[in-house]
Amino acid sequence: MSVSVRFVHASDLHLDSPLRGLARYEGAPVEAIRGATRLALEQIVELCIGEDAQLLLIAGDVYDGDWKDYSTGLFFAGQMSRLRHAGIRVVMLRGNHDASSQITRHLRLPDNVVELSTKKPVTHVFEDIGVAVHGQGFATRVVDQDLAANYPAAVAGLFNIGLLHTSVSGRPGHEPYAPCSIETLKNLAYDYFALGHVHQREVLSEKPWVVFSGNPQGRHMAETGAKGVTLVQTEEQRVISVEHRDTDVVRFEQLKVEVSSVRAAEEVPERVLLALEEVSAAAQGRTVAVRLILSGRTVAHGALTSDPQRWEQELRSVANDVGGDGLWIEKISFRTQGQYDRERLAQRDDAIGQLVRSLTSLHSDEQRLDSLLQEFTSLRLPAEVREMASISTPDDLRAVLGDVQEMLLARLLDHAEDA
Ligand SMILES: [Mn+2]
Repeated sequence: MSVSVRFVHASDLHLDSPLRGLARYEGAPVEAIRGATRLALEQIVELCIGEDAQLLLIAGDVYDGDWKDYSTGLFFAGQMSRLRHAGIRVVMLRGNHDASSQITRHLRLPDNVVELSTKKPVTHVFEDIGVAVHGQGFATRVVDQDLAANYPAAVAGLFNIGLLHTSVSGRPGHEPYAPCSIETLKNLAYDYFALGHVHQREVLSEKPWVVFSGNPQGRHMAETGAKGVTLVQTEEQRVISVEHRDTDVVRFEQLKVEVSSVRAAEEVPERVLLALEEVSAAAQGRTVAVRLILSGRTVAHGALTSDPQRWEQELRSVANDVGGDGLWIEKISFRTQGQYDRERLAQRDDAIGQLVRSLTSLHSDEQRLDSLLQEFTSLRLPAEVREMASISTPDDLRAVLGDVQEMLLARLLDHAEDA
């Protein structure tokens, strides 16, 4: 029996998942993003081979949903064959996105791939490498019960791995499927729990190891930063190392650039240039999609917000200089604030003073907020405007009051000073 095992834990491949909303943006690297989930799987396969892994574990959501045609399944089967040729075994199970009930087409996978049952928890033993893998996949999209509660006992003398698609005790942004407590997982006394479903990498416990590997490739602007899989090394049935390895080919980033210290708006592109150079270097040749957020109290606020289109073009051109086709600005948010002294402004007895006082008192005036809300909801706004700012309660209005005040003051004061 071999005394050391090397395995790779992956989850949530979401092969061929559609481009959510990104295609409508000008200049979006649509082809790179569309192919990214497949290329990330190729990266996983290459990592397994390059690292001499004996086993690949996939904790659910290989597919994003039912296949449009067979090419998605054929691609996966092809990659599994590459592993077979390298003598690497695969254990996988189904998650909510690729639950048995969700996928109508089927392809036979090569014989190095074991798919765990969706009907009951099972144990698959690899005698030659001394490993037992326990788990149960999703039969239907919605699984409310605690699947881990019925997982089999650890097998003495083997390295025990639990494979599970779960939200554990709940994670923001993820459906609460197959909920379980971390205590249940620990009490099973396995050596490593390979979890899937949550796309953000997280180590829940080190004794024993309970890990979300996160997805191997971000799928949209909310899945930011390096994405990949977890590489685990064991010796004498004990974990000796757990390492994250990047497998993403397109990276999504939200980049905040603080511009409070610029002396004029003309200095903003230089600041952005430096920040983009860092992002680009960290991505090591990958395509990067960046949401740029400009923030800070700055003298440049008025100039930036009175002509956002001009600055947007300048900043896009900066990005082009830094990264060419490989660096794409998805959107620029101007969240700067002016350096106005509101208390002093409120004391002025002209229209500006009145405006500041009125907006300040509106914040706590339920009656005026209510009537404003009625006026607002009766406006016939284009659908895309309504989507951008959903305002249906007095609190929604309150939340935008600060921005409104900034915008009005920037236009009124900075223009007055220009004149
Ligand atoms: Mn899932």
